[in-house]
Amino acid sequence: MQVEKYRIDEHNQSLLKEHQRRYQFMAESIPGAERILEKLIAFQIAIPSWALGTGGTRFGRFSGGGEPRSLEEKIEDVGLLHAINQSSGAISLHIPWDIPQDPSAIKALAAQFGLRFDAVNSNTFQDQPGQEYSYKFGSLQHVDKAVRKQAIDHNIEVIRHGVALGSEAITVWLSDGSCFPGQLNFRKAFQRTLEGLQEIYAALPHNWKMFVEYKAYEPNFYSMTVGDWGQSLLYATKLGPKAYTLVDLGHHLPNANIEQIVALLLAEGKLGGFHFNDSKYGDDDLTVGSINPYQLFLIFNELVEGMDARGMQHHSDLGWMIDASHNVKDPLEDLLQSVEAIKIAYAQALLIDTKALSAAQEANDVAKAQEILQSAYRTDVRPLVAEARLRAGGALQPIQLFRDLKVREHLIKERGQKTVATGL
Ligand code: AFD
Ligand code: MN
Ligand code: MN
Repeated sequence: MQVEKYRIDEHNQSLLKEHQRRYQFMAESIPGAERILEKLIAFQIAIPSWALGTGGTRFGRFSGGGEPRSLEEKIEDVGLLHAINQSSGAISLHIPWDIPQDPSAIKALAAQFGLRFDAVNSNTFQDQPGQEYSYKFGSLQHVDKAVRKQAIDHNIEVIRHGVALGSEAITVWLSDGSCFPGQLNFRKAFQRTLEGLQEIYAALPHNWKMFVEYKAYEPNFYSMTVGDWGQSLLYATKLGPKAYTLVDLGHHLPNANIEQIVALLLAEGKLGGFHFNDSKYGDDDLTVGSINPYQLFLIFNELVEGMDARGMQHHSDLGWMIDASHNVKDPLEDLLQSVEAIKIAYAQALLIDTKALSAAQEANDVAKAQEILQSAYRTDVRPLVAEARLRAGGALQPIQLFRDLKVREHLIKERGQKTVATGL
């Protein structure tokens, strides 16, 4: 299914008057609205190919119907999102769930929808049918060299797929670790993992980045070999200038100060990218901004401040990706919500009076500093985000349009009720 431009225009027309009233009011009260709009329009968030179907847990999976059955249909779905919000102009592929059989055809298809390929993701956390060695006891950390080689070869193959599609980064997330004390020699596991990553790093094209993603626990419950940002930073530093840490919001222990982690990684020039999601307990992969939007805002505050301090381009110098899975919502509606939440937090961060904040910090004026942050956070920036979408050619109310057009019903008609997308 494709969303024709005239449907978006009709939708916008019906909401325009009310929107303009709200936007005008807002634009008059905030300084630099035009500059903020430009940044919002440029800011694109990549959609992961594994988030387009209904997510499951180890207990069950309840398909919502009309799920994409192939990589082509996944690209079509991201194209739908992008047509509606003009902010999802990239897709992040997971190999081997989404191996492009004909890369140039896939690239051309994506280009038709205005999409590019963000980081490619490797998978050594599952055994694939026909695979020679098992990853039951890890991949790059494994005691058996043959297993390590298989994992290294897989990652190099993922890079090859990415090159064919025009990606410029690989995200390596390892589930390696141990479930019980005594199972693993931490020092040797680290060393073996580092050596494996070094071989993969050596295969990177010159303009590529490697993102080393960490996670505190699960599927291993006693130790993870890339368990936190310190370990990831150690690997990334030892690997070299093309290696960076990737922050997945759900991969921290509860109450971790993610905004501080982000600030320090940025200051070190070692923050590579993001996997956005939200969580209450752990790696819950919930809709961005659904549980703790204030934390998301504080993270964006550090991002904007830190990127500006280093003269970085907000939209292009880091990898912005969503990593979520939806058990009970329509995955496309959920992704529209996630993208919107990211844009809202970004817009709020752009509203912060940075000069006043820095003066308050220098004067140890704690209450003032909090007032400044919260006055930005408590601003309803939705008219601003909607105006950016409107100017870019998207819909004023993405979810409303999605429902008015009966997108899911159409997809079910096209693809069937009992479809299951590849992924977890
Ligand atoms: C994992 C990690 C990692 C991985 C993804 C696969 O967050 O990013 O690629 O899920 O679904 O939890
Ligand atoms: Mn992730
Ligand atoms: Mn995760």
